[in-house]
Amino acid sequence: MIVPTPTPDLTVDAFTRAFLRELNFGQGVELSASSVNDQYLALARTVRQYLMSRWLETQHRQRESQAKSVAYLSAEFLLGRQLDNALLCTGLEEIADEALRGLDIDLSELRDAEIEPGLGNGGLGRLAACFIDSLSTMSVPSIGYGIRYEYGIFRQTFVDGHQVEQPDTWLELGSPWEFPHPEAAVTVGFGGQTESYTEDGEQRSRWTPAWSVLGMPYNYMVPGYHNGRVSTLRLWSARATRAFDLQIFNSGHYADAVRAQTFAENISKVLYPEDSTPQGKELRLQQQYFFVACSLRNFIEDVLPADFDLHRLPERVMFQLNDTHPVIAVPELMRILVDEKGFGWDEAWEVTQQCFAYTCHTLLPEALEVWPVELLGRLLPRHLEIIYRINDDFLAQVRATYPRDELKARRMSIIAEHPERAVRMAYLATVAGAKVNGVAELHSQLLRDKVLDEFATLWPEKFTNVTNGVTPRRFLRLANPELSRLITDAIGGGWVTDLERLRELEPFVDDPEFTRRFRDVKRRNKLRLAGVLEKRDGLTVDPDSLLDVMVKRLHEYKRQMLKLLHVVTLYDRVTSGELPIEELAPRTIVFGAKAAPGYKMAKDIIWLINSVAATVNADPRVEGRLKVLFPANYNVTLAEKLIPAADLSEQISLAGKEASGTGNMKFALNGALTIGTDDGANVEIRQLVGDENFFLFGLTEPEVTTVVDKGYRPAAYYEANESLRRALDMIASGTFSHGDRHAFEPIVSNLLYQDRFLVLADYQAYLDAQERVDEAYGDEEAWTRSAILNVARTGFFSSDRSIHDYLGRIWGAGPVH
Ligand code: 26V
Repeated sequence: MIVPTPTPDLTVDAFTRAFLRELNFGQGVELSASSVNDQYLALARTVRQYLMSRWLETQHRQRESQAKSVAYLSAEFLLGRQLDNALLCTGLEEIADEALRGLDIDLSELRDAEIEPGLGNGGLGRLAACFIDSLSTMSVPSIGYGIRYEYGIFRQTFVDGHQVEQPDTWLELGSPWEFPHPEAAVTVGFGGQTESYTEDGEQRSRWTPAWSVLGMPYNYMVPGYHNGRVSTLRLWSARATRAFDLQIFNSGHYADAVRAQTFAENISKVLYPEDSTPQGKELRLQQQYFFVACSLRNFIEDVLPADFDLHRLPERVMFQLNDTHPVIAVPELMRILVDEKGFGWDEAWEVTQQCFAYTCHTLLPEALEVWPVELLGRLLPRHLEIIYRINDDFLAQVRATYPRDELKARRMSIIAEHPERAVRMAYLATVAGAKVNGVAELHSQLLRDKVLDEFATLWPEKFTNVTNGVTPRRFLRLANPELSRLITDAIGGGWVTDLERLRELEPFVDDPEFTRRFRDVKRRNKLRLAGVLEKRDGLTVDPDSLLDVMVKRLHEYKRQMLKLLHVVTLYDRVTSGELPIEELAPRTIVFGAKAAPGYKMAKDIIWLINSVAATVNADPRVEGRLKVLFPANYNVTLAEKLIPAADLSEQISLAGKEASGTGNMKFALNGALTIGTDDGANVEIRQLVGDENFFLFGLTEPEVTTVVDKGYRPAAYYEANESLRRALDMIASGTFSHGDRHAFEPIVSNLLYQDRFLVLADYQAYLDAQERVDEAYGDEEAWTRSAILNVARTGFFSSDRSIHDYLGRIWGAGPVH
């Protein structure tokens, strides 16, 4: 018995008592005087009680078993709300509902009181959250390591159609899901000097940092689904060290001391809201080193037994690098082993190479992180030395393999020389990692053939693929309870942890009762969404129209502009009289997207979407047929309502640019049909659901390369295509800007004279595909059939399957039961 105090019973009575105790003794209020927030906090703490013994036991077992752990290092974990998932995993949903009803409290109101921890930008951070869910549910010894940002991704508001960012104060009303451990804080150094000295005839190095900060761990529970396990996510928060401020304090500079504290605490203050163009900001490098140094220390000193022989570290851990953000962990482990533990360089490198694996999440060259040597050397001088040594050894190997090819050595060097001397973090990760993987078949192929081609030739066995996945707990079972019930009624409940079993739904496409219920579920999900958008944004949704959804970060390569040109073309066709209004199949188009605050073009596109929406929605000529909605602040919570309601999923990035996509998987699993390009995981979705259940369009990746190589001239498409010309002219001439011709000029001229992502080249193909959509939607039975087949055939995209692949192909670890 690890926990002497018993967990409350799984009964309404016991739950009620535990809840009231939390309300009275935890929150210090009586029921009649309690606010919704009091009740929410008390409820969260009550549910926590049911997870606690499992959590402690999981940690205990993990230690005892001495099994290999997966340590998932990620600068982002986009968790979403915790309460619903905790209720689900503990099997408390009904008990809690009944207990609260007995107290005249509405559980759904308390669910809605939770502010989601938005500690991520988009796909990469959400993937990390899905992966720790799967690791826990699959009983794999694991720990997530990241940063407890005080401000997560900004809250987006619109002012006159423009994006305005507000701080995300997610901690303000209390955070019942975290467990701070100030006593376990670790010190992290920055700056200063290195010196070499000789010890027992050996050359060694010593790093004396100039300043340091404390990393305080906050632990979060990661409940497994119905498996009695709760894993840990450990997020680090930066604090000033005592020495730091005492020194200044004693010298009488009180204000300086306080400033120093603020300076230290800035490190975990805010999540960088960029997700494609690294800014090379010093604070960001500080964040990266901060969390990684804390995490390695924590794993080595606290997770492993005290006397552990670090030569055997690869038997006990694989550090998975979620993109390049944590790659500074590589020289940090080398530093620990060589400088602190007295390892020889070669034996340290041997260990290090087996303990890291690297996942790349992009193909855009501008998204690959590089750190100027000047900056890295100033902040982490010892790490820079280590990186140089790693590079020297590596280049010696390259030169030995390819003698007389100095250009190759220069191309592959971890240190770039132009435009300034800088460390290429993806190259460092590739050289150090035991494995390198892309996140969808096509992406991994392009990594091998393009981005990292010379590395893939040198070490073909290093490269592998693991196609992304999403957790069926959150994105099906929780987000779509009605569909879940229907599925369970048809095939039993096992699918929640064995998603390939959705295949068993296939025969039901011919069952009229099932298909009727399936349609009903979709309609009720639309009504539920309508309620949410009404309350949240004052928007109205017609549940009988085709719900066409494009939600994802705003980026030119994702091509929100292509979708918008479709909208403008439909609007033009009706208002010009070309298309009689009765022939326009009713559609509601929903956008959700945040733009990086410094990304001017993306922000202009947001303004244009809002402007088109305002014009279209106010025009009686298209009323009831065409509507454009753009609820602000798209986040995980809204995704959970939008995705189950969608009929059509927009996955229209330029082929070869979207590494995988994970929204695409969530939509298909919830019975939306995809209109998409041959990009990222769309390729695999289409292969699985079948061409007849997917609207494919657009240039393929090799075709894109050909078009670009031949010298792409977007204006030629404008000149040759009348409806495209009309659409762009409408935007340019002020139809959506009260006659102002300047407003959207940057967008229009970018499309006409640059169009890096071939929007105009794919325009006609996209319109044609949308016509096929309208036609297909007109046949309700056939559409429902396709929707059901999308659900039945996409079980592959469970993150449980992704984790299974990582275990076999990369981690060499497994579950401990
Ligand atoms: C880059 C940077 C650059 C510095 C500023 C902060 C920052 C944050 C993130 C990134 C990397 C962006 C890469 C990314 O999010 N990739 C997405 O990963 C998803 C999960 O694998 C995948 O589904 C998406 O296709 C891919 O765009």
